Amino acid sequence: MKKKAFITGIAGQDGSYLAELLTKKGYKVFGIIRRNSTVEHQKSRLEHLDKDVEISYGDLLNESSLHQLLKKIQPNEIYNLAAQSHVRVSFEIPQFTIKTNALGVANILEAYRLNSRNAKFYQASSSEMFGRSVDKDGYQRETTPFQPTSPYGCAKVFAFNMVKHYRIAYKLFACNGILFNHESPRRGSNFVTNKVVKTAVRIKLGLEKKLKLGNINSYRDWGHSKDYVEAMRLILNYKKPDDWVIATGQTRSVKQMTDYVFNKLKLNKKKHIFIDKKYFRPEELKYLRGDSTKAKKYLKWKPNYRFEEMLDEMIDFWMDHYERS
Ligand code: F7E
Repeated sequence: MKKKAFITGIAGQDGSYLAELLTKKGYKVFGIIRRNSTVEHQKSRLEHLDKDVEISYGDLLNESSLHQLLKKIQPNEIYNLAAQSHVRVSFEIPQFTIKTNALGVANILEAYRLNSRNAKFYQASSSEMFGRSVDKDGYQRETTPFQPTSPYGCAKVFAFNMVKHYRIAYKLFACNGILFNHESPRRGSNFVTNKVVKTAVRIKLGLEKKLKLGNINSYRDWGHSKDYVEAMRLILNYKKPDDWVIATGQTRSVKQMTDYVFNKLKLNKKKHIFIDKKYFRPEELKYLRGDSTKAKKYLKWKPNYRFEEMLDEMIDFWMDHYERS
């Protein structure tokens, strides 16, 4: 019989790549999306998977839909990827972020415990939980304490602890993937990599003149979403439930990332880039660099994409997009 996976956040970057990966592996995939007044584009990343993916309306804050769906589907694997995922926005709408990213996780954990406890559960935990905390050697790993610097990070720490608590208290196969930043052409264009690439391509094509950025001196460990959804699957298919850091081990500043894109497109940075206070955060997370030794050793996971290759793919995507439209 086909394995069944249930994915929240299925229409997002990670959800859609994960649905692609799992259907290729022979899974039947189920997912929930929230109702939206503009139905166009909502399922655009999933249209090519139509026959292997079944979508229902649902929400982490609408508990009854979670209970009903899990009871009916009886999935083998549950991937909780739904979230208010934008860190800067979490300062503007902290309560909504906390409801979705913290209470929402408590809701789905209860639905899981009460209706499909034989399933394995994956929680999209985040490097944002580390916040100010860095080990002496300049890395963050599974043992690094959490010191979050945003409402988003605080909510993710709550969710992380709940998953661990459910694993111990109820003996559930519940896991956390502590994923560092991961990007792709499907990344929302209000996240910094895709904002830089999309705007630079528009400048190159004469459609725009300025790129306005916030803190270009923060460092991130950027990988490719396709590599990271593979890690999610490996985490749930390991012999025991656990928590795992997934990262490339390399760090670069926003400035270095922007330099690469502008050089590649032969654009003059001084002419087009402006710093705008609007994009700064009340507290900045300055530095991320993950150590995935544990995932490499036990899950046999490693990233395949190089940083430059990922940015090149994103540049090609936007070039193609504007040349076709
Ligand atoms: O910012 C700086 C900004 O919004 C990266 C989410 O997936 O990864 C992501 O969170 C850095 C920050 O990602 C702009 O201050 C400068 O230092 O692309 P981002 P993020 O906040 O790191 C973690 C792991 C998650 O879990 C989250 O869900 O870039 N930055 N100028 C800017 N950032 C944005 N968005 N826009 C700017 O104009």
